[in-house]
Amino acid sequence: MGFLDGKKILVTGVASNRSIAWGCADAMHRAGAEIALTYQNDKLKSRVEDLAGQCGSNLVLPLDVGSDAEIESTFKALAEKWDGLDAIVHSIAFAPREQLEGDYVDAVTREGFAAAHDISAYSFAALAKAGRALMDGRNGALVTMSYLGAVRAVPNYNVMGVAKASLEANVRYLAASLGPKGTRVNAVSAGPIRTLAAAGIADFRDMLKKVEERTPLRRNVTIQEVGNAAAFLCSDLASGITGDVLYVDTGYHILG
Ligand code: 0WD
Repeated sequence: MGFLDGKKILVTGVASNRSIAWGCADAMHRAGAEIALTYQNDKLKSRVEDLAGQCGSNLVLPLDVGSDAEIESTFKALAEKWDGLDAIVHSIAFAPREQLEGDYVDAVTREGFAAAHDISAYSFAALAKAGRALMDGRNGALVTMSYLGAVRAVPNYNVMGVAKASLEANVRYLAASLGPKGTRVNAVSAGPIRTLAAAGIADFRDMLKKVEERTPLRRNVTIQEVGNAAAFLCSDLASGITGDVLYVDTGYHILG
C-alpha cells in the first residue's frame, strides 16, 4: 500500500534525471501513483520518455507553457487517456541568462521581467485553469517549486526572485479560488540543487557551498527529499494544507 495508490499525477518540468520534477515523479511512483510526464521540446523527448519508462509510464506529452494552444492540446490528449486527474506538479522556470547575474537594477529589462513572470509564474495559473475540468470532484492538489529568493534579496537571483514572489502569491490566490471545489494548492521552497536550470545562475557553486557551511543540517537538499515533500503535499495525508509554502532546504531559511 502506497500513500498515493490510485492517484493520477501530471508532472511537468522534467529535463534530466537531475531535475526536481524527476525527484517528484520517482517519489510519487514509489508511493503508488500513476504518472504522466511532459517535455518542453523535441530535444528532450527521448530522454523524458526513458525516464517515464523508469516510473512505469508511457504517457509522455509535449508541453511548452509559453503557448496557450499547446497547454490546451496537452490537457486534451491527457483527457483521452485518463478519466480524471488528481494532481499537477509545476516544476518550470525560465529567465534569460543575462538577467541572472550582477546587480538587479542593471540587469532587469522589460523583456526579461515579462519572460520570467510568464513562464515561471503565470504558467502555474494557466495549468490550474486548463486542468480544472479533469480535476473536478477529486479533492486534487497542485504543487509548484519556489525558492527563498521569493522573500529575500539573493545575489544574482534577481528577476527570478521577483517571479517566485509572484508564484507564491499565485499559490495563495489559486488556493482561495479552487478550495471550494476541494482542490489544494501549495508550493515547495527548495534549497539550491545542481540542475540544468541552476547552471544558469551566476556563482551557483558558491551558493551551494555557503548553504552547506551554514544550514542547520550542514548539507544541501536532494531531489529525492524535495520529491518526497511534493508527494506528501499531493496526497490525502496533506488534506488540511492549502495556500502554503513548505521549505525543504535543510533549514537554511530559519537562519538570521
Ligand atoms: O536550485 C534549484 N535547482 C532550485 C530550483 C531551487 C528552488 C526551486 N527550483 C525550481 C526552479 O526555479 C523551477 O521552478 O524548481 C523548478 C525546477 O527546476 P530544476 O529542476 O532546478 O531545473 P531543470 O531540471 O532545468 O528543469 C526546469 C525545466 C527546464 O529545463 P531547462 O534547464 O531546459 O530550462 O523547466 C522546463 C524546462 O524543461 N521549462 C519549460 N517547460 C515547459 N515550457 C519551459 C516552458 N516554456 N521553460 C522551461
